[in-house]
Amino acid sequence: MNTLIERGKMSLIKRVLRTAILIILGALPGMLLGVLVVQIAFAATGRIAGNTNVAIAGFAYSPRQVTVRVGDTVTWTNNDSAPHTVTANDASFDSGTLGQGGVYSRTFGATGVFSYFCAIHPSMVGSVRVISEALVYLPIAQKAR
Ligand SMILES: [Cu+2]
Repeated sequence: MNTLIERGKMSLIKRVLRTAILIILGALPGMLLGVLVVQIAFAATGRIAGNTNVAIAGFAYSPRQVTVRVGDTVTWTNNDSAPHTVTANDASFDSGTLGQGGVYSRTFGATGVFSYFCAIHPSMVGSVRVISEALVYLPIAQKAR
């Protein structure tokens, strides 16, 4: 008699456990799919392109090195009374002479490291590192920004 009750209890526990496992297993793909859908939606809507500012002050670019993502724009503002330029080492871009308060913007459409200098004061140097859009999803890439 006792063993029958024990057996009954065991089968009830088993049934509850089996049901719980089935619920978890059933919900898991849904949860994973939900995460995937959110990620795809994020990728599809795209992020808003960013803008990074570089000040030109005291005969230096500040910050001297910036990291941006493909499609981002970098804007330099000359805060010195002296004129400066933002001239790519590979001549792919050139601001021309920027007087005091002069602003120059460039949107970077490809990955790479783009070093530049001031054509008037060649000891002034800086660089723009353009990283892939795909790296947006790595938390470390976001932290690096
Ligand atoms: Cu200069």
